[in-house]
Amino acid sequence: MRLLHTGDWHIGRSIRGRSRSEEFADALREVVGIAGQENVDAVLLAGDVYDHRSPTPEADDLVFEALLRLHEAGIPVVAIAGNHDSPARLAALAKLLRPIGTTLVPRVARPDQGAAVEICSRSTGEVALIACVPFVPERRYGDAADLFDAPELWHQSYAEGMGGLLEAMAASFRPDAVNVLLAHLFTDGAIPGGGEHQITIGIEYAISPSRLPATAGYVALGHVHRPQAVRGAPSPTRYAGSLLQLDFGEKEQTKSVTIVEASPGKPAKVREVALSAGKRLVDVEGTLDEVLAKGEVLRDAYLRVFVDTDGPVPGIAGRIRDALPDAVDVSLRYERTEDAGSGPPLSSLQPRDQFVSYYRHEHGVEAAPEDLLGAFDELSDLDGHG
Ligand SMILES: [Mn+2]
Repeated sequence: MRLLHTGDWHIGRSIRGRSRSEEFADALREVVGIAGQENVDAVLLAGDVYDHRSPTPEADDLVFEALLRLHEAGIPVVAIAGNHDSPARLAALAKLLRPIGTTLVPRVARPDQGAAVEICSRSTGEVALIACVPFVPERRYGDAADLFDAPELWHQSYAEGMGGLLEAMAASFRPDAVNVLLAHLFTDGAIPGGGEHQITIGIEYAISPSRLPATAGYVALGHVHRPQAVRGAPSPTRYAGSLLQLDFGEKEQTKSVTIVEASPGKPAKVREVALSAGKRLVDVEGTLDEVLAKGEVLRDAYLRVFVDTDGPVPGIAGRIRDALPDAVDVSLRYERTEDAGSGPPLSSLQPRDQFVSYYRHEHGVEAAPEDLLGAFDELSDLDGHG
């Protein structure tokens, strides 16, 4: 049977306050189109459906539209919650979406309590068993482990315990089925895309690929935005990656979906199908004349402009933005005097980096404590900057 693996949709994400709804609509149309052309038996959506826990009606409209189009094409969807999604909200939506062929697993559950989803192939009659593991925040890990009457070992560390949890989920796999693990997690060694929250891709969250189930025909992961195969995993394992270049850390990445060909008892064969929707994110550097000339020829791209000057030039950012409407970020580069401190001007930094810089200056230390940065990330996420 054939499956389409996608994830990290992040519907509702903006860039420097600008809506990307049209780009998301294009990307979702592209994904639905590929699912139809490839005649897949199901779409697997590996979490971070939405960018915010309380998405806008516009974001809902985009997601519902895509799910309805897939339903009309007779393609079922299995989706899980990522760290950006509200499990409570997805749980409520799950009831409405079930009748249109979308099975949403919002929270970790035992396989016999709805977390193992069966899909029957229209063409071959084969059955796929999709074991679903939504994102587990560290503070909620104990609750998840308790569902499984977890042995003591599970309580030693997040990564160890999650390994045990994945094993327990894989216990539902059957030799006569196409066995798939669908999970939103960070594996050790994965290369971040750049748009993820740092705090959830830290070492304490890193699960060793060797802990992924060897009995899976395929492991469909979400969380990391750069499409990639996971090395060191016992079965074919991939991050599908995000739909668009979500932040400048993801510039130059070609986004894609993964097509998975699988039969019972065999490792799956996978291939990438590139996505072309959405604007590129491009850095432009040089003198004022140079950046204007370079920006002029870059169509369909959001620009981050670094302009070299001799010192502060009032109004230069405005002039660049007037000439290049897609310049979403403009910063000046010039020699700083001693007392101005080192590094780029505060106003050119993202809020998180501004906070880091402020903390360093105020407390005279090299770095802010990780838990404080975690709290900052959570607040800025709620505020819509995630
Ligand atoms: Mn994500």
